[in-house]
Amino acid sequence: MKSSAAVAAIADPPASRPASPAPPPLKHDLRLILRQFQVHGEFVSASPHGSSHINDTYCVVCQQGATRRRYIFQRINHHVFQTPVALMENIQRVTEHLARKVAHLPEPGRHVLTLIPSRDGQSFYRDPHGNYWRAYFFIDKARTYDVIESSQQAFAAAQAFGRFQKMLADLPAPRLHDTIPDFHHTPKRFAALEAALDADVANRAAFAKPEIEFALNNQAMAGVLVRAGLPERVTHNDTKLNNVMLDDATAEGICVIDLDTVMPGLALYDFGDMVRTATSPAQEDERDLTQVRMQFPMFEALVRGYLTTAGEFLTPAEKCFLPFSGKLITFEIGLRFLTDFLAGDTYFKVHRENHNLDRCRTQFKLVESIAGQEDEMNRLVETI
Ligand code: ADP
Ligand code: GN1
Ligand code: MG
Repeated sequence: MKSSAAVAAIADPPASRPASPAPPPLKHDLRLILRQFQVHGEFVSASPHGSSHINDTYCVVCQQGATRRRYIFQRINHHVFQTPVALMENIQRVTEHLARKVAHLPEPGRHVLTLIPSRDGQSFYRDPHGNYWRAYFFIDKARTYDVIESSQQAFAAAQAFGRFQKMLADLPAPRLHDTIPDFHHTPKRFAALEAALDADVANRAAFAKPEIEFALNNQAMAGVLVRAGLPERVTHNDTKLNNVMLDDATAEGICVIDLDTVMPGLALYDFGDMVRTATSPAQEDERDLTQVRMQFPMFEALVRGYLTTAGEFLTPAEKCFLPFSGKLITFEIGLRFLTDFLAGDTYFKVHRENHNLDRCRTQFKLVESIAGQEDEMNRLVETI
């Protein structure tokens, strides 16, 4: 399925079509926010865009003479990202570095996010309510996918994320800021689950007994990558399938987006999250767990695609952990959904009752599916 609003039409509907109900009012006045950025033209419309669990993303349409242009506006969730200024400094450095790397390509602006400066020349605007906003040029003729549709897409996505890591390997010092400290420190994520379980503030532990048991039974895997002595790199850390734009015409992965968590990390955090989000044919919150499974051909395409770009810098140890990283990161995100369910849904946006528990269940089902195929996955990686 395509990300909800990724292909929103901007033209007015033909007069003959029955009028659809007015969309609910937006939480923020995008017309006012738009004025704070160096964008010409008149505000036409704004609509929510994408399927984020954290930030608020909008597509804003502007009239510029005879043309209408789209922009992406985002409100940074500053409860989750508690140092937004440092975060924007990271994004500015990273996008400028990437822009130099892709400058030789035709249409370079489709291969890297381009920040639009605020009226006073900053990379963000802080509104009177304390919200932090940023704006990007809209990348046309490409889209993101919430659920994988083909192994070609898996190959293209992994190739693009590998290229992203490769292009950032020579990012000049200083070290990037940690926008969320210990983001992928799985043992600390496990400890957070134990704390939420002890506190049980929402009295929900009784509703999640099998999931809690699954988490406790699998604790042993939590510390494996932390102890493995792998090299720190500049990584994306949120390589969901829907964080890479695939070109409509060529299906190539043209631009890695959602850069809030770009910071020092392990290459395997990124590969692991690709396995989590690009091998199962089901949505992350699918309630029918029989739909959730790791499809081997998708895994193979991820490995092959990733190695075309990351193969030249990965160490043998990193390669060896590729299959395991998928299981670990899926387990870790499952732990986080379960923790948030127990804590009363304070971190991830939820849209229905037990939403975080449903999400946790798909993750743990996927962990089981990966575990059942791990030997075969390891054999594949050894032969490539
Ligand atoms: P989040 O997931 O935090 O809301 P993203 O940065 O991933 O934010 O953006 C949400 C969605 O908006 C993406 O999945 C993508 O479809 C779309 N999107 C983001 N940036 C752009 C862009 N510059 N051009 C076109 N579409 C974009
Ligand atoms: C969040 O914002 P979004 O949807 O890209 C989360 C990721 C999780 C993901 C699970 C900052 O990502 O870590 O893997 O949800 N981002 C943050 O779908 O916590
Ligand atoms: Mg995203």
